[in-house]
Amino acid sequence: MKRKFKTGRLMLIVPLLCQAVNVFSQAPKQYLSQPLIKSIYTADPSVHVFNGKIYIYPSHDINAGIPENDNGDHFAMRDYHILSMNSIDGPVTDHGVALDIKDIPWAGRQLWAPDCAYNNGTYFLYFPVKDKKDVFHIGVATSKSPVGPFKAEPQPIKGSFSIDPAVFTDTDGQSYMYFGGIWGGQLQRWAGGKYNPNGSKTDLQKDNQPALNCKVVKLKANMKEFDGPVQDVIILDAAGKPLLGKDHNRRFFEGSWMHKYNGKYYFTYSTGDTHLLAYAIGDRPYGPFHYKGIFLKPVQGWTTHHSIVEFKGKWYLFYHDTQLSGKTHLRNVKVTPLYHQPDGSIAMIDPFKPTTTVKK
Ligand code: FUB
Repeated sequence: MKRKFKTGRLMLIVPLLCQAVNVFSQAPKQYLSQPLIKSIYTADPSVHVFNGKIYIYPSHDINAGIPENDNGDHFAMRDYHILSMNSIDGPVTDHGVALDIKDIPWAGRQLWAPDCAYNNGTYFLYFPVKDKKDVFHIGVATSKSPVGPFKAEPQPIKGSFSIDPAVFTDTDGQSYMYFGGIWGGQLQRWAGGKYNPNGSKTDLQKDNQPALNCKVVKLKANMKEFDGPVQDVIILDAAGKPLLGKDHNRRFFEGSWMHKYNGKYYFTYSTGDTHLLAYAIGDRPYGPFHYKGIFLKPVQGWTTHHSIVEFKGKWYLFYHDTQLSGKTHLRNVKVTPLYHQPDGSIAMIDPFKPTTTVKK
């Protein structure tokens, strides 16, 4: 038997339902974690534990007054500050300028996301910067201290190009550099093996072909030179096929990182224009890697760039958003715990905590 709703009853129920939906959908979001430092803008945190202490190697964002574009011209950084912490919840120390663009003989503009490695008594700071012809390469600078000051080599690393170096030292002591980034990172312009100044401003523009890959190369023991050929970091889908150019939710964009967990190699990266952090797992540093999923939902801001580090037996994700400024190019670094689940997957992280605050 059909029950009839009386119009009067409907008129009472519908506004109540609308109010309930409004209350929950309009609830303000809370950030999962807070900026680690507020006195300067910082982004792209590459983090390492040296001598039992946490060192953060971030970009130092500044307001250069350059309008935002797909090329990333608004990211016009000029120096690096290194941060350190004795514990994850403890105070953060800013160690001041560790390297200035004016002290890099070959540099033109835009000091982007750096990384650091240690070998045999020396710390090596790796940095991408455009040369005087506006082409990104990767340089290296050295110091006896993890916080610098660092002295840059007179030339970029031979054979280097594009951006976002991430140096991973395996348990056998061999170091590898992962690097590359499309769009403003210029990786697409190197697709033919040498730089094409007239190449695409974004990607390969070939949606049904394999996407551009991140690069990986061994480092020599001196940590200043590539050892052997630069290779592609291939990411395979569940059918064993390389991810395609049109697959913007899964393909590599920039900001790679490598960590080893339970004997497996976890290649993690940003999907850029879809604003996700994704991961793929392999059996060796060169891959191939099998795409597994995303582990960080979009943050506030256009970019997100991360590192994953173990400290005192627990794992952490360092990342950035724009909580302090609300502006794309003025970012702040953050940290949150990261969990590997028993099946080896990484538990999803939401950079916001939903609340059920009633809208007034
Ligand atoms: O900070 C400049 C660039 O923005 C980095 O190199 C990219 O990874 C993105 O975070």
